[in-house]
Amino acid sequence: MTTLTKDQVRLSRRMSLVLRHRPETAGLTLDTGGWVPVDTFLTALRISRAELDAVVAFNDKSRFAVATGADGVERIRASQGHSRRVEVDLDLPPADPPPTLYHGTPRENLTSIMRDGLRPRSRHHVHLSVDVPTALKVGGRRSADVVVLSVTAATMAAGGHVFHCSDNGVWLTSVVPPEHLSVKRTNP
Ligand code: HQG
Repeated sequence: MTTLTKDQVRLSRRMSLVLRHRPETAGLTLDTGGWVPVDTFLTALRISRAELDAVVAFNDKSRFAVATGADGVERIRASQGHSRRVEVDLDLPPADPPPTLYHGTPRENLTSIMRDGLRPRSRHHVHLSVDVPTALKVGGRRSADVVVLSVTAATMAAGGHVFHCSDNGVWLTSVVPPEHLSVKRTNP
């Protein structure tokens, strides 16, 4: 099986909501790293271990990570994408980005982005993609009229901007000033 069933997509969305945005809707609190013990999570969401494993293993973007702590407790967290209102520090090490990263956004945002730069909005970080197709997909979540911006990431890093790479390959940084942005392509 390589794609999720409808029920699994629904569960994946619920897991994203709980692990990134609103843990309290399941009666949960995340630890400082964003982790919840797997057993607690299963009970709170009233799902089986097999249901959880299927979503984690086959999630198209590896949104969730499961790991066993030094205390032997198995925990789950979202790899990235947390709301700012959820106080989480993923503790990702700084990393050297590739020369260019990409960001897809609805065209209607362009004027404001070129004036103010890319801002994290409701999230902890600005999210950047490693290639144009991924950026088109991210922007396409919100609009059919997508602009892909190039980000001079290595130049930014050389200038002191800190980058992190999430467990699922999304590049994160605090802000991208307009001078590091240019329009790569538009779709359509
Ligand atoms: C825009 C998905 C106007 C920004 C994806 C974006 C990603 C501005 C929106 C992850 C702006 C924020 C994140 C400015 C930024 N003026 N608009 N100055 N600065 N924006 O959802 O990057 O499917 O918070 O361009 O794959 O779209 O959830 O960020 O359009 O990794 O796993 O403000 O969400 O992952 O939107 O997406 P978001 P995003 P999942």
